[in-house]
Amino acid sequence: MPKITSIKARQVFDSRGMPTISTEILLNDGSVGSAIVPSGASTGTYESFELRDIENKNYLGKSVLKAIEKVNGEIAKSLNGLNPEDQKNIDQTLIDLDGTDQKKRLGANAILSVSIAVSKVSAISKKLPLYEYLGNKKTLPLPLMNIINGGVHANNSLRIQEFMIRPDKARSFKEAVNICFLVIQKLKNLISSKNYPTTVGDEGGFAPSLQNNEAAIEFILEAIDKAGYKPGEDISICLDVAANELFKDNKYAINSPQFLSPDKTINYYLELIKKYPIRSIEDPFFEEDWTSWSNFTKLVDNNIQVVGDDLFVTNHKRLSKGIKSKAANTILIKPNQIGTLTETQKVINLAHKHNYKTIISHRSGDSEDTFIADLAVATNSSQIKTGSLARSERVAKYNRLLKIEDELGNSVKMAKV
Ligand code: 2PG
Ligand code: MG
Repeated sequence: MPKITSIKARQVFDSRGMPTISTEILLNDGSVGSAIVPSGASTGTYESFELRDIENKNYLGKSVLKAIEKVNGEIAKSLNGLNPEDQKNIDQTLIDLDGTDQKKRLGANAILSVSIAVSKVSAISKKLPLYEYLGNKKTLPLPLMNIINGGVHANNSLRIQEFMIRPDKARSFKEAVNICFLVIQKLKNLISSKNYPTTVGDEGGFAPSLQNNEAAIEFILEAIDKAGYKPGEDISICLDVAANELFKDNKYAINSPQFLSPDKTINYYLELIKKYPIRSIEDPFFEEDWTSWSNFTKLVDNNIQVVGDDLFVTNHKRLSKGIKSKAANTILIKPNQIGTLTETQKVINLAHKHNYKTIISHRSGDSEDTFIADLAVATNSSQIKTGSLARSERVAKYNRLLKIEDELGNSVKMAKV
């Protein structure tokens, strides 16, 4: 039986230049595995707690040195000698050691860095690719590429946070990336031909200051057409509204700075779906507005994804509530919202059991760590959301999936949506 012999964390930096944790684990058989945890900007209130040193002026309150101390100290001590292949036991030990509901004492960032590094080092020790160690690898996910960035991810006027494309008919991951590549390059030409800057936002999508949501969608439709594809057939549009950021006093300002009632907001979305080939809307409502979520989900066709991100925060209890109240039909999965791999897998299983689709997701502050690519394959998740085809921390996940596709050859199929 392999045993954990050392755990060492250090402070490194994410794609926004913010401090984060990298944890390295060594086994008695010489295997070494490591993980870097990501960090969000538009976060849900019910996410697990990210421990930062708010009093540390050297890093403007953003350093994670206390969390690192916890990994190198009490976490390393309690996991020393344990079998890394028993992920459930490792994760339960971490949860018990923390002892709080939202992982407030040790920090979900500290805990997750260890949980993921444990799975990676076990795969290395067993000489298995990570996706194989983690699951059953029957399908590759369709990418949701965020090609125009707005909201808190960009310094522009767009209210909706993410305008994404999904190549629904791609027969291979290679083809999916090729389709997105062509649309992105056409979009770049279009944006620059209209004298907007082609600089990119946090997730690699362009961030032009367009006057409204529709203008962004129109740009994308034109780019799809110029690339030689049919919007709605070959490629659909997916949105992440991130409505928590656009909500005040029970009203929403999704389309303009003017706040509208939940009913009017529902109507706005219904019109948008009627007018454009939109197949997925993430976080259309505030995380506590369960009524609007249920009303909306009832009104849209079954082939339109209503995706809970800040609503569910990869949390078993919140997803159970959503299943009961029919609040959505798809869940976004972010391991750092909950803090351990075991809990993440449990939520994915619950979702699939109730015919919810799962989209494995990056965070807006991310790194070269490609764990989520393997997780998407291992869990047969139909989709992955990891930014545009730009910025190495985003592209790294797509590159990893291209490698996985090559390794698996004919034994793996593209997911259907
Ligand atoms: C989201 C994510 C990732 P953040 O809202 O879905 O795109 O953003 O990591 O800032 O929460
Ligand atoms: Mg989101």
